[in-house]
Amino acid sequence: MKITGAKVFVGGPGKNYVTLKIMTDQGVYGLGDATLNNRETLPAAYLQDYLIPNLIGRDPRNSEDIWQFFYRGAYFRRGPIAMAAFGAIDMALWDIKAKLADMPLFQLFGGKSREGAMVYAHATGSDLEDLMDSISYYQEQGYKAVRVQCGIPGMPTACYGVSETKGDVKNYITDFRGIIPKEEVWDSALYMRYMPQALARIRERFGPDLHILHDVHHRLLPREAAEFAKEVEPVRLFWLEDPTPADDQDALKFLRQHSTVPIAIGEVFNSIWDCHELIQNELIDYIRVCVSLAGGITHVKRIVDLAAMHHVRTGFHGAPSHSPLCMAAQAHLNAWAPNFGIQEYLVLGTPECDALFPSDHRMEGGMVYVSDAPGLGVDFDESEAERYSYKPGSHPVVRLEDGTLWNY
Ligand code: GCO
Ligand code: MG
Repeated sequence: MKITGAKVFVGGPGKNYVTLKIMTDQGVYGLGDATLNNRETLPAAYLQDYLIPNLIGRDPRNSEDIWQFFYRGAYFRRGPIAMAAFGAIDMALWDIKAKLADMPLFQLFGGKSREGAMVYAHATGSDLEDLMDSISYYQEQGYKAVRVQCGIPGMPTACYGVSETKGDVKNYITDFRGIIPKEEVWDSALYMRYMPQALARIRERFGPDLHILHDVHHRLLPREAAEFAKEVEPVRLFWLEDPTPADDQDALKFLRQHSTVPIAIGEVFNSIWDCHELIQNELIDYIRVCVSLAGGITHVKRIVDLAAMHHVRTGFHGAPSHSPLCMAAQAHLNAWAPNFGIQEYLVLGTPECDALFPSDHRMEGGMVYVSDAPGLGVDFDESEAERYSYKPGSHPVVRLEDGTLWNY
């Protein structure tokens, strides 16, 4: 069996999804995702210029050897661009493998460990009352877990994860158009003064059963994060996410010594080498990598297995920019993983998105039910794809009030 060709598509309804299709001489094809939010053309170029020419003629069933060829064979290893590009190939090869076996992908991992996988949504508010409405909205839809972010009184611009419009209680969509980033102003002291009591009020209003998550988005210094984490302990958060910049791993050692708040980190990691020490030293509780940015199913499954040995559970990244293909690959891992924790789930679910990626993965009552169709269980409509093209975007840039550049 041989790979006969591969195509890359960049574009989508409101998002630039990077979609890979690998064709074989037996008519079976596989789909993969290489979406690197706001840098989408880079993994697409890596695929087109280097990986695809080296893929033609290989046996698609040898997904491990192909992964090793591209990883070890590259000399300059890792990084989000390369890992997203391998990730897409790897995902597509697993799709082909499962279609050949006539089985849903989770069967190749070891079958189902659960029927549905719990997900969380993004509740947002320009102020606390607005956020409370947003939480109620998701609770009414059946969600058992929500991430909560709200505006901070006195903060000059809306902060991370917060809707700028009052009354906009639904998803906060990171949809910034244009290559020049917009700038936001951040004040850690205001945040640290306001957010712990806001979280306490949310717990008081919604009672003990709601799973409350909060994302600091890398904004605090290690000592500040430790103080914040200690202060929010009585709220019993499901997790505190990215309290400090993810590249300083010693910060989490310090945090652990001061607080028992569950810590989630890893959405910016792209390799097991970025997180093996955090996992082995049991400094985190949830690992947040995603399949498309961390080298595909082959590599992420290795991370999940290592995490399982150290009581670290999964909480895969699934922001609004994630393709339905990435979310499908994660749905299969979530169905199987003995150490599944939770899944972030914000797939657009618009008619346009469903037309581009037809699938029968099901989301109901705050749970995702994985498809039983052979392979990933998601298709890609190439004629729909012709409606879209690449549109440049950029993440905002954050500064302190005196102009000092800070972490987004
Ligand atoms: C999350 C993330 C996102 C990121 C985004 C960047 O927890 O979902 O922090 O909202 O900001 O994915 O591309
Ligand atoms: Mg996050």
